[in-house]
Amino acid sequence: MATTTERQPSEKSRPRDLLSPQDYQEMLAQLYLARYFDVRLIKEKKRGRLRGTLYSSHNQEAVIVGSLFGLRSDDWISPIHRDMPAFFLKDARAGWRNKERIGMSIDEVCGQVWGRATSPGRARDNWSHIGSTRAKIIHSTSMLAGTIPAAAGVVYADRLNGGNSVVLTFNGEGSTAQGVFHEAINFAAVHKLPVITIIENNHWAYGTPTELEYSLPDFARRADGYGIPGLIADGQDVLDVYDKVMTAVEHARAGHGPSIVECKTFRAYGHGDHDDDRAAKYRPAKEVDEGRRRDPIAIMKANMVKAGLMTKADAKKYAAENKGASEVHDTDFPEDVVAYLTEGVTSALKAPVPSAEEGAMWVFREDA
Ligand SMILES: Cc1ncc(C[n+]2csc(CCOP(=O)(O)OP(=O)(O)O)c2C)c(N)n1
Ligand SMILES: [Mg+2]
Repeated sequence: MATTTERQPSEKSRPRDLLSPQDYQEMLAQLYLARYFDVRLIKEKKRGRLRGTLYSSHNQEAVIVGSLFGLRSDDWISPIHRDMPAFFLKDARAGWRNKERIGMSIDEVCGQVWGRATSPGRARDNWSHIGSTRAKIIHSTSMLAGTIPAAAGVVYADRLNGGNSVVLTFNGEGSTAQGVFHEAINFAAVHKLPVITIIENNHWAYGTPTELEYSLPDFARRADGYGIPGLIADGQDVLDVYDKVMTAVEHARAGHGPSIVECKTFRAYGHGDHDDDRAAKYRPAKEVDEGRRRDPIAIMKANMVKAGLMTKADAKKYAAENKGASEVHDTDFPEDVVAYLTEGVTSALKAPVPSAEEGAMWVFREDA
């Protein structure tokens, strides 16, 4: 059986080699978009225009963007609380405002965050507990790792119907200790299902550090127990995430079955914004400083300068990197990023809230 390290893609030919200069620009733009989504919601809440808990993906954007970038529009994803930008970044290469693309629009996602009648969740929850068969997004659940069996079922059905879509499931490293994580991946391995399990290893599961979650440092080693590839990506480097996830996607698409891709990253803030103050006490300041130091936007810019796709002067232009939400301004982001998010926020603020009667609906079967 191949070990975790034998399955890493070769340095000589990497999936990124087929990306165009425009793809690099688009990846960078999507990193800004994911970061600005986070920053903008924090600012909206501070201004008193938004309520509810925010689960920040700040510093983890490369995991979301790099994983989604190479998917086909008919592929499926199952994001969790930490991956809110994934809902509107799915198939974003087809055009952010393209109504035909197979992902959610920024209006739908902002409508969800603001609990509006125009959103999939219709104010029953302000966050990620949504899904869409049209967008091929499996409904996120609160039960950690609970979407992996659902994802396995979706692609099993697709294979039986002659399709060859793959599914990316997003999971925090904490969820790998759940029984259902093992049961579902074992099932996918036995049936060679195209399930790619992304482990976002951000070092913390709420207040529990990784040493108390798993006895080995690399969560990708979980794969050895199922006889499937376990790849490790630098979760701060969008190109490395892309390389590893695409290697797993090609493996799955060719009928060889599931993989695990561990993306090593760091949770910049508390579990949610309700936990920010406590997290500042339970996490050593030195660890937090080090974990935040490698900003995915800065790393992508450095890669682009090295590849001759950006000048050093251009790299300084939108300086959103290495800044917290209170330090960064709209002028630190590209204008089209700010405009896109502003459209979403404006449409949510204008949209109606559901009627009070809805509160009693859809709790029990209406026709029973
Ligand atoms: C089965 C289950 N147990 C506990 C919880 C409560 N809970 C929600 S998120 C979370 C921490 C998750 O940590 P991790 O999987 O590492 O994801 P992260 O939040 O770090 O992205 C916990 C314990 C839950 N939602 N489901
Ligand atoms: Mg975690």
